[in-house]
Amino acid sequence: MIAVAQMGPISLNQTRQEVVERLIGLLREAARQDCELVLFPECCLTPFFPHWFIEDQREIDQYFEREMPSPVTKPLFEEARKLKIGFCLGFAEIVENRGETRRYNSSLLVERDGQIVGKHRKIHLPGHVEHRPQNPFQNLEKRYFDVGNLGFQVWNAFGGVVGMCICNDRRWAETYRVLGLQGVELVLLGYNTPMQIPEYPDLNPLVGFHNQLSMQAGAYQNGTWVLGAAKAGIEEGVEQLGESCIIAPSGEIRAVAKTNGDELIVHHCDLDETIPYKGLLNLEVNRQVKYYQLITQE
Ligand code: CDT
Repeated sequence: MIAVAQMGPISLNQTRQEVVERLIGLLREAARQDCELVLFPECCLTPFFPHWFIEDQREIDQYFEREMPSPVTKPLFEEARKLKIGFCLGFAEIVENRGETRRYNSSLLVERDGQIVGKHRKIHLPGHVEHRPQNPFQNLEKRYFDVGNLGFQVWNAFGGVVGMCICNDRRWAETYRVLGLQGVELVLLGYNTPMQIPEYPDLNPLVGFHNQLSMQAGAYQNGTWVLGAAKAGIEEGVEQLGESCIIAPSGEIRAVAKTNGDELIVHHCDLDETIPYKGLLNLEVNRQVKYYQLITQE
């Protein structure tokens, strides 16, 4: 059994410690329902700060984690190990290396024994670099984060082949195909998706549809489970999509969140369900890569 732990908003005055307590509550509920893995959303320790223009770099850096587990996140890791339940956690990561600072939108995969088995750093950063004061909120991921430098990897974990991506990564066919070519059976992703697109308001009614469309297509076209965990609801004035979901390799939605708050959805994701879809596709035999060259040209 796998749980997707949707979260409601995190307010600016909520402490990291309080958020970690919320995560532990969701983890315990998943353990009660016999889950072996819980998926948490993107950047789920703080409000989604790219929605605000912040000039002071020291203030921005307060949203980032310098180590994982840190003293404040350690109780989550310890509780998970005690309950023998793994998790995937999105967080903002700051890395100092030989005098250089890099900031990533990252996620970790932690096995049931507490070992960190994988890390993804978001590749597709949406939004803009410059302040857009005319917009009701910002989308400053291009300003606050560096493009991830770990590629799209898979790991042998939870009895299968597991891959991760983060939010906007899910809108790109290439994400799933690079994972699919490595035999992925379970794609884990979290998202913070506003219900409004300030630059293209005509698309607002389609936000939920495009969320599902991207994940369902990625699942079917690569014969993999795709699980999406939202940070939902109205967070410091920005309304975000819920509809966290579990999608089968057929592309069918097997479970979907009903609320915009903290909510667990649970499903038995049988990895053998990938077999007929991977068999039908047979990527090794049927791809015609000589016709795909445009995809990898800059
Ligand atoms: N966090 C994140 O990547 N959000 C973006 C907003 C894009 S607006 C279409 C997303 O792809 O959901």
